[in-house]
Amino acid sequence: MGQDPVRERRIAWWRQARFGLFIHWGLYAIPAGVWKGRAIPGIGEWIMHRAKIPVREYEKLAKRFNPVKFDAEEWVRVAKEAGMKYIVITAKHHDGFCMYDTKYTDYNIVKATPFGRDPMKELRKACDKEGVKLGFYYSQTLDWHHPDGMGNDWDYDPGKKNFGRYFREYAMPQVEELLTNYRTVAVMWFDIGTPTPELAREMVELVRRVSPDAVINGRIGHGLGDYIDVGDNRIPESPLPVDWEVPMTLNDTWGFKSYDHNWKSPGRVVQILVEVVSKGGNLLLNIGPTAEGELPEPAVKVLLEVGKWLKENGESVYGAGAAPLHVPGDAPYMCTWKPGKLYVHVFGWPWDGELVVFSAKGAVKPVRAYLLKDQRELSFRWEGADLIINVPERPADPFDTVIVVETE
Ligand code: JFZ
Repeated sequence: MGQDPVRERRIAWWRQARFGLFIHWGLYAIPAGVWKGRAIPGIGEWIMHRAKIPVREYEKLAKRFNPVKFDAEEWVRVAKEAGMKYIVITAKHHDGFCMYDTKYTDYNIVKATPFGRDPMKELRKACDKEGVKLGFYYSQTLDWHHPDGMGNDWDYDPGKKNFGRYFREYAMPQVEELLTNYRTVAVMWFDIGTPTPELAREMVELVRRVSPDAVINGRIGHGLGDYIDVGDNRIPESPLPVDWEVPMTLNDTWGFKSYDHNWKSPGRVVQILVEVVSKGGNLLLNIGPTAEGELPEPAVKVLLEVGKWLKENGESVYGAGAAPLHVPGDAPYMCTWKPGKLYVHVFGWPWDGELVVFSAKGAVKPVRAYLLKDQRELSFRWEGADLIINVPERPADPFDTVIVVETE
């Protein structure tokens, strides 16, 4: 992706942000992984597909969707306290239910549920108040509710679908609606790709025309996004020379499942975030709220712990990227980088008081080393190509102690 100045200007905040909150919320939070008393395996938001639930049956969930505990400010506050700079929430997922006020179908949260409120309008307000960027996930290709959308072959005959009509007369107008009614949308997050480059290009041109600042993710397909999305929960082996993002679950599902308690620990999340940034990427970490409109308490607990670490060490993450030195896979540290500063993230503390930064020669000309947490000065010396830093007896942080090496 050459240095296109328009794209550079558009994506600059996103590169600086590095850490965002993904929210998968919809009717699938009601069954929460169980259908007719049977636990349905796999990710919760796919229950309609996994259990081949007919549209007529799945639609009935809308009448039961009443998330009275939904508090947009609370959600945005948690994201902000967690150190997350942007939120991407599902405006429409594969099940086709619209979580915003749309005029293109009555199958939406305002018209079809007892709740009757528009959570996207309330999140827009809360994000503006807290200075957090807001983006929308929109399933442009899979729509199991729409007769011409892709993916539902248990209600609809695939051969009779007119996908082009669905895309041009339903999906694109809805995206225009989102971009126009919830200004300024920071990210348009598409998924699974678009069947043809022509249709993908039409959608991109629409977004550029209606909201030129909106960053488009890679899953619009055909290389037309502003950055690439790697596979879910998959961190690349080594740094990528392009802007990239990994969508990550906090447990093993995107949509809420009542029996999925496999939460990552705060220390694990800090390590994942640092690994992603050390390879030049962004982490979009997911929460699946309940049908009552609450963020699962264990998830909030983890995020707030991560936020505490970022309050002290955010300098080594926000706007940082891959360092110009190779870190062996089994090294007890990772490195992030800003011009003039190498951040050494120590996860395995050297009890002999000497941290060895392997083959740092050529990458850094150290002039100073200190602990990021409290600026404590640290002495250092070369041993061949390795930089030896004398460190205190104990780590300064249980998750990750960051040492800053200022370099010429
Ligand atoms: C998709 C969705 O199907 C899923 O429900 C969730 O929204 C997730 C974030 O994205 O799942 C994918 C999409 C792409 C890949 C894997 C799962 N991929 O490219 O490997």
